[in-house]
Amino acid sequence: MKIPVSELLVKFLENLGVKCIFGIPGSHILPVYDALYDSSIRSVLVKHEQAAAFMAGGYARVTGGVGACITTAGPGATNLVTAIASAYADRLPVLAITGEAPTHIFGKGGLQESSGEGGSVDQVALFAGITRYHKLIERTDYLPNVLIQAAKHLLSDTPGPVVLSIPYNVQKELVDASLLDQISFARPSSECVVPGRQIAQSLALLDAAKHPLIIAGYGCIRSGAQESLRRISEHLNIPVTSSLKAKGAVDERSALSLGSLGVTSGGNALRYLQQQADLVLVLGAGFNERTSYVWDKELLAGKKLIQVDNNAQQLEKVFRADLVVQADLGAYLQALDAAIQDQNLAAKAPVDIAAFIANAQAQADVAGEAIFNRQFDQVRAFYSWLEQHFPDGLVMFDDNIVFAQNFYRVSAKDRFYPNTGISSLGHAIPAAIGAGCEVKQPLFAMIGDGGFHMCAMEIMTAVNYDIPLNIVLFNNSTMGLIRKNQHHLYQGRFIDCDFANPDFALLAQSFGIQHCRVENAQDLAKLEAIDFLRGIHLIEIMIDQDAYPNYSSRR
Ligand SMILES: Cc1ncc(C[n+]2csc(CCOP(=O)(O)OP(=O)(O)O)c2C)c(N)n1
Ligand SMILES: [Mg+2]
Repeated sequence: MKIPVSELLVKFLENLGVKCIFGIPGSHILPVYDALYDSSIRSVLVKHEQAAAFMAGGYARVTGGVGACITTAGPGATNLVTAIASAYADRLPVLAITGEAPTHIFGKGGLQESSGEGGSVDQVALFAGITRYHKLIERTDYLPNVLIQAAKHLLSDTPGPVVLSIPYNVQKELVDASLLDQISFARPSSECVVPGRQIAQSLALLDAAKHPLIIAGYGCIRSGAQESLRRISEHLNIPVTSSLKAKGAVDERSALSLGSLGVTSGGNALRYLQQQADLVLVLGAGFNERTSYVWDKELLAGKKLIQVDNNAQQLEKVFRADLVVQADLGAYLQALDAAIQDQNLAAKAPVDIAAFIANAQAQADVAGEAIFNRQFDQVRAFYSWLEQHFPDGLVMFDDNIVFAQNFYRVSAKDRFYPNTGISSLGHAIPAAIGAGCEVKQPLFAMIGDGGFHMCAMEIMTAVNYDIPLNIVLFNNSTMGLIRKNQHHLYQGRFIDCDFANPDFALLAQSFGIQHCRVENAQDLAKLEAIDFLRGIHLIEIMIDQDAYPNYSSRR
């Protein structure tokens, strides 16, 4: 049976498991929109295409499936760039479908043409560096191959964004519907057998160590290895710290958790690493600038190191290891756990992590190294309030990062998504909205006022589609991080960091959403009246403009 390419594309999306697509129409993509009209996929009209791709990313993160967005040609496509780049850096399976001018006018200066011909914008070049796969589909004879490649990249173990741009005339061409039969929509089997030799070497290193430490990365969460991780840690009494992205890889409220490691953390895990650890297991962590304390050569000096990752690019990227294992973390930890039981490996002497943390914090206070002073007490109190009120877990998208990293202990039931990727402002609200199309747990977007201004109108997208959402807005009337750096590194010569905010209570009123302002710890009582599962709430937390977290990003 012959069907138009536009319809085939929508069936392709359905077969990929896409339930929701975010975007803005334009005349160059209307045939695909028209095919969406008859499909099971819910289309969500957004305010800016950047947000559409952030939403697709948020959707991909909570569902583990493909997130999709759709735009017109020219500006619709170029508006995607930042969020597609973010998905690229975060290895998210985000599929963007964009329209394009009809092929017969290529090179003639068509409206919104971005074919690269005749001096027009070259979208192939534009997306080349930020996608895993991109195609301007000018003909249908190779369409099956293109869709096979697209599916392969989206469903792979190390996915990334895919952009498919389809000229208007190509969308209307007829192709055989059976073409879809050529495409495999199954995920590649990630079952891998970890060589027994590497497990035996891991056991030998573990056995010889007195104070091993696990640094868990996002690879542990991605591969579903949390249960094996917990078992190994508890069985052998090994404390666990994590990268920021892997907060919650083991329950941060449990006895062996040191919280997360990194420049913007309070330093408890760093102290344990420096003072105690003799063997470090780096499990699925990229060890980037912040986690590695700006690639501090002394960080792991004199310690044995095991590094495990499924991605060869990550292995020994930063530090040389005594044992390198390229494997899926789920498979590795399951095999290691079984071997530990089999061989009856002796547990290490128990460690009192709570006492260690209390002591480390007291030392930091005395040394003037504590990351937050009393000016942040209401923020601290807010996060403990969250911990107490959501024992069954919440979903948090976090653009601020530093507060949650220090004040919020991610539980095994929570899902925490810091704004990693390319750390673009204006991400948390759209990403949470994307997630909100699927999640049923209380959903939070944590964002500074600078970031809020970049994406605030997307709140109306949540309003339009009745997506319950709790936005926590840190109001300091400044780009706090910039102000902090200008305070510390540029002698307080503040330039282009401060600004006046609108009255957020009135803004919320005009959006038809609820508003709550927290100026001091007593105001937290106001939160009791909120139903966090229903409606949209803007919780504004006031912070002094001159309050700075005490860490240095060194630039
Ligand atoms: C798109 C984008 N532009 C600029 C930056 C650089 N930047 C990093 S943090 C920051 C200030 C953020 O201000 P705000 O959102 O108010 O958060 P605060 O630091 O005040 O908590 C800026 C401008 C960025 N990360 N992303
Ligand atoms: Mg701010």
